[in-house]
This record gives sequence, structure tokens and C-alpha cells, in this order.
Amino acid sequence: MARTPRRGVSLGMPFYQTPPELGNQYEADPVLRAYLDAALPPDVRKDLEPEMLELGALAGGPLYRMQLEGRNDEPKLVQWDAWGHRVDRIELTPLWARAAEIAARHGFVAKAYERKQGALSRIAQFALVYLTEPSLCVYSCPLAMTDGAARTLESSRNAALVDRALPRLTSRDPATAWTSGQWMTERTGGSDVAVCESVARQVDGAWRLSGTKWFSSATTSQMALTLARPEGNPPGGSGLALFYLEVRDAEGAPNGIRVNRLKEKLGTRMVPTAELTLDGTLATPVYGLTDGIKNISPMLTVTRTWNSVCAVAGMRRAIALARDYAQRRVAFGAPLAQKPLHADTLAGMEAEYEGAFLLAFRTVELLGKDDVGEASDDDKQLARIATPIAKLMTAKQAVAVVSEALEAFGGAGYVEDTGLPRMLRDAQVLPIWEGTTNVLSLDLLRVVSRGGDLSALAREVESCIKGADPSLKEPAELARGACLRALEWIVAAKDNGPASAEAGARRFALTLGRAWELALLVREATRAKRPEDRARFGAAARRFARHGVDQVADADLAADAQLLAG
Ligand code: UCC
Repeated sequence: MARTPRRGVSLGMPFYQTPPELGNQYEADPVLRAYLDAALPPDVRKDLEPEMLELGALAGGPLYRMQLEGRNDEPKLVQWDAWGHRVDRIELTPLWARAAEIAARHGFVAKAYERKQGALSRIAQFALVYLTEPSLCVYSCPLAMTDGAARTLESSRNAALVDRALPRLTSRDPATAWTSGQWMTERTGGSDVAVCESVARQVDGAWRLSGTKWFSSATTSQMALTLARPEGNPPGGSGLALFYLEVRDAEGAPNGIRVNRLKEKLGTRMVPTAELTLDGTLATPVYGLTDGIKNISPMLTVTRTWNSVCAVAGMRRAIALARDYAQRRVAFGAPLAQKPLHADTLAGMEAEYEGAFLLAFRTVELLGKDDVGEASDDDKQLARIATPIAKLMTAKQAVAVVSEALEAFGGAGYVEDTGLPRMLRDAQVLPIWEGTTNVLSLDLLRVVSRGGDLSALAREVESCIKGADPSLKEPAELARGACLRALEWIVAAKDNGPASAEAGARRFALTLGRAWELALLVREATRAKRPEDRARFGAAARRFARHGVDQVADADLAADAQLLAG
């Protein structure tokens, strides 16, 4: 008869382990605290403290437990009611319902528009998001789109739409707060948006949309921004127009929208991602009847920034769990934390995360300045390239770091009811949605090919490494050298023709990204207020430098690529 082992009773080789735990996620985060100490004036910093402590406790306690308990919860699509009426109602999970309430009350979107901290408001906003998001199972998705829609409408100066939607998108009252969708992807694809097939027709003076939206995230939103081609417009992105629509009419009936099904996805399982048919959907043009892609770009800037912040938040959560577990798990006679190779592995993950954190929040700083019209010419140049670089860098780093964190748990990291595998599945979307690594590398190339100046980045790197401690000479020089070489490489590659620049675009973007992250680590090691923070950022800079920075040095690999890619 098989023996059932009781907890704590050893039967030969027991495989009982103590699960990892999280404490207050704000108190336990020296990187966030050191960054905020350096980036914010003391009065702003002090004002944020109580809310950070509150959310840190929530994220590491009740929300984390709720997330583990609701591990298998998923949204449900109810297409028909009992009496045969098509209702297309999506029921959300209890965690998402709680997330919506927390997000509204704490102003996860509103903070950026109340602008109480002026240009620093984005830092305040994203610090809260970063603290809480890892316990909310990607509720960041509707919030990111809501923030993106708010900014797009605000910059459109379309007074009627601003008056109607902005107060709702930025409401702190959960009963009245709206979220927004961003319906861009069609059956023709998600990257090459210009070939979108949806059509807009004017009927009795009102615009009506028809088409299929193939990946519509968080479809429970009250409104959406979407693209369609007004009848008679030419093909291509400039022939598309940006439209605003409300998902239901005043009586709650669908606005010519059918939810065909929810997607079966690898991760982000709490996000209801739907295939939609638009059939005579009433919509309003946001900014005229052309240039839809250009006009939706403020939305992309915001959602890509959310992606970067959520990527670093996910990395930190995975590292926090792995580090806690390393204190508890005894193997080969000692806790894993005391094993030199395990400690070395955790250190490598931490260095990548710290570099990623600083680049994500640098992007946030630049967005905040732009929001309030305080961006200098250099800030504007930097902001345009920071968004794609930070998004592509942090997303790739998140997948690598979270994967390594799962490995740090051994078999437990591969077992569903530990809650750990979900982190990797959710990380894997980060390099895909909102522009893949290659699409964002090409976006960086777009800036260069349209005459954009990248010299602000060389100045940024220079200012980060200025005054660095002699122990950081090597990483500082590495960051400067890699950045300059990449900027020289792109000039030469352009001269060699578009194929050469395109083939090396990812290596170019990654080099700038790694050089920028390294320079920011050096800056933080120099400017941090407390000696222990300076020491830790310095150690992170030295370790990060060893993971490789310059990838353009060997970028002329066209002939090899032909052989290898087939
Ligand atoms: O919707 C999705 C899921 C939502 C979930 C949200 C979650 C958020 C994160 C949550 C946190 C965890 S996923 C689908 C998202 N789709 C994309 O990201 C699209 C990816 N594709 C691209 O980005 C492509 O590069 C395209 C679509 C922009 C390429 O289109 P075109 O037509 O070939 O582009 P053009 O002709 O080069 O650009 C058209 C105009 C140009 O302006 P002008 O003509 O004045 O030069 C560009 O400079 O748009 C301008 N433009 C931009 N401006 C294009 N991209 C940008 C940009 N990024 N910033 C500023």
C-alpha cells in the first residue's frame, strides 16, 4: 500500500518545500526607493510615501494571495441569454473586478492627467503601477490603453470627444470610470497596420464602421479608438482615419459590435481578448479623415511605456520570489542563497533588472516632461527613441529574467499550482504586443531615415557617466564606446543601402539600449543618496557590463544570414 507522507515527516528523500513569500513590496524594493529618492524633490517624495506603503502591502499580501487562489479563473463570454437574445457579455474574474476598483481609486491613469506633481506626475503614476501590477494578472492592459486613449484625445483637441470621454477615462470613481480599447489588429496582421480592411461609410451624416478586429484586448471597455478607411480613400496608412466609438448605446445595446469568440492564448489568460465584427458601428473621426496611423501614435507611445514599466515590474516580482525561496530551500547541505553559483545567477538577473528599471523610468520621465510642455529639444529627441528602445529592451529582458527565475525553483517553477509558470507566460506577450522587437527596431530606423538626430543620446550617455567613481571607469567607457560605435555604424549602414541598415536594425537598437541602461546604472551609482544604494548600483553596472553591450561590432553579417536563414 502506498504510504501518504504527512507534512514534516521524512520518508527517505522528502520533497517538501516551503513556498516563497512576499512582504510589503514597497519596503522590500531598494531599487524603487533609491530611484525615487534621487528623482523626486523631498516634498513630492514624502507625499507619495503613504500610498506606496499601502499599495506595497496590498500587492505583497491580499492581492498576491487572491492571485494564487484565483489562478485558474478566466473571463467568460456569454453570447446568448436564456431567451435567445444575443448579448455578447464578458464576465470578468474577481481579481480583475478588484483591480478595476483599486486602479480607479488610486488614480493609476488619473494621476497622469491631474498633474499634481507637474512633469514628475508620470513618475508618481508609474511607481504605483509598478508596485501593484505584478499582483493584478495584467489588468495593466486595459489601463495602458485607457491612458493611451486619454492622451490621444487630449492631444487631438477634439473638444466634443475630450469633454465626453476624458473625465470618464481619468475618473477616480470606480462606478463611473471608463476603460478604452485600442482596436488596431485585423486579419491582415498586427504589425503592418496600413493594410487594415475596415471601412468607414457616411450614412445620413454619421460615420458607420464595418470590418473585423482580430485581436481586441480587454473587450469589456466602454469605448475604443480604432482605425478604418473612409470610403474612397487611397490605400496605405495615410488613407486610414482614427475613429472613436462607444461599445454600447445609451440603453446598453451593442453598437453594431459582435463578439465572435475569445482567444485561446499562451498567457494573459485573464485578459479577455476577442475577435470582433463591426457591422454598422457608429463612430466619430478623432482628427480628420486621413493619417490614422500617425494620429494613433500618441497611443502607441503611452502603451509602449506601460509595457516597459510592467516588464520591469514582472522581473522584480520573479526575482523577489526566487530570492525569498533561496533563503528557504536547502539543497546540498545549505540554503540556496549560500551557494556561490546560485547567488551568482541571482546577481546576474538583478543587474539586468536594475538596468531595465532605470531605462523604463527614464522613458517615464521624458513622457512626463512632454505631457506638461517642459521637454527641451534634447528631451523630445530622446523621448522619440526611448519609447521603442525601452520597450524592446525591457520586454526581452523580462522573458529572460523570468525564465531564469523559474529555473531557480527547479521543478517547482514548472508546476502550475505554485503560480510561477504564469509569470513566464505573461512575460512572453511583452515582446509581441505593442510592436515586436523587429517592428520597434524598424521604428528606430524610421526615426533615423526621416532625418531624426540621435546625437542627444550621445549627450545623455556622457552626462550619465560624468563624475563616476573610478571603480566604474570600465563600465562607463564601455557605455560611451558602444553608443558612439552604434551611431557611427548607422551612418555607414545607411550609405550601404536600406537592406544593410534593416538587417542590422535589431543589433543597433539593442546596442543603444544596453549602452543606455549601463550609462543609467553608472548615473545611479553616482547620484544615489545612500552609500549602500551607490554600492549596489555600482555592482549592477559592473555585472551588467559583463553581459555584453556592443552588438554592432559584428553587425555586417548579411552573407551569413543568407546561409543561415535559408
Ligand atoms: O493592440 C494591441 C494590444 C493592446 C494591448 C495593450 C497592452 C499594453 C501594454 C500593457 C502592459 C503590460 S497590440 C497591436 C499594437 N500594434 C502595434 O503596435 C503596431 C505595430 N506596428 C507598427 O508600429 C508599425 O511600425 C506601423 C503600423 C506604425 C507602420 O505603419 P506605416 O504606415 O508603414 O508607417 P509609416 O508610413 O512609416 O508612418 C506613418 C506616420 C509617419 O508620419 P509622417 O508621415 O509624418 O512621417 C510616421 O512618422 O506615422 C508616424 N509614426 C510614428 N510617430 C509611425 N510610428 C510612429 C511612432 N511610434 N511614433 C511617432
